[in-house]
Amino acid sequence: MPRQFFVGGNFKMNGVQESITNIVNNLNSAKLDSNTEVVISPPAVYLALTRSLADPKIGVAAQNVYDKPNGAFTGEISVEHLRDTKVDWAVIGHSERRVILKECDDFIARKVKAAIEGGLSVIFCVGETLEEREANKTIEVVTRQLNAAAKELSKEQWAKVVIAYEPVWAIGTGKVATTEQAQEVHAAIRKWLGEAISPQAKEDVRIIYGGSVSEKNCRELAKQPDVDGFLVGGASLKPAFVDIINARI
Ligand code: G2H
Repeated sequence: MPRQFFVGGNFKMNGVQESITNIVNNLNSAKLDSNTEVVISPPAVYLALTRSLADPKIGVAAQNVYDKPNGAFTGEISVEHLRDTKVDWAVIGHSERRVILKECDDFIARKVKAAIEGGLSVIFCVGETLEEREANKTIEVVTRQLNAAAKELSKEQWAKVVIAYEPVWAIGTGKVATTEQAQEVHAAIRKWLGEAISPQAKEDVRIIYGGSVSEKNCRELAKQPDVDGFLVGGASLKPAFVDIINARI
């Protein structure tokens, strides 16, 4: 079966009740490609609002989750909180958390495990910095980030993962990776899935691209054989998000 195209909208720390309501209402009334899975990720305080407003076909993701089930962890959000709020997805390992919040590979991998064991699906982000790309370390870095998760997950649990390749130098900078650059890394990730996980995972796990995706560049990227969709930041807050969701039609 072909992999279903997947488009995530990562609102990051943007939006308030009124604007998020408008974004969700706009998505609800738009004609969206029925072959594309859509998941939107508002700030945590608006998860319940978003879930209550969004068409049931649209998934909702938290932008983070903690690796412990409950307890004295001030400010953190548990998998149980998300399930209780009818949130089915979590974005984990976004570079803004890796770089700004200093989250390391092992911590991120533990969060991926906790999320999946608690019943969530995960958008697992990987990607290299500009410095790492210029030192020809892209594949090494991405493989290291993937291997950390592979240590925690069973082969079967990869069915609950969407891998988002997000080169850090392309995030929010307007500097999108070329289609060749994206395809090259996506193909390497797919090869890794086959070698480190299973032939099934190589076939089935979706690998999406993130980093300055817009309505202008999405169609070309979507044509690449190993690009199974997008994780969209800035453009997910705009009406043009609908064009990105419909990149394949
Ligand atoms: C990458 C992306 C969404 P943007 O972070 O995760 O954001 O599209 O704004 O570069």
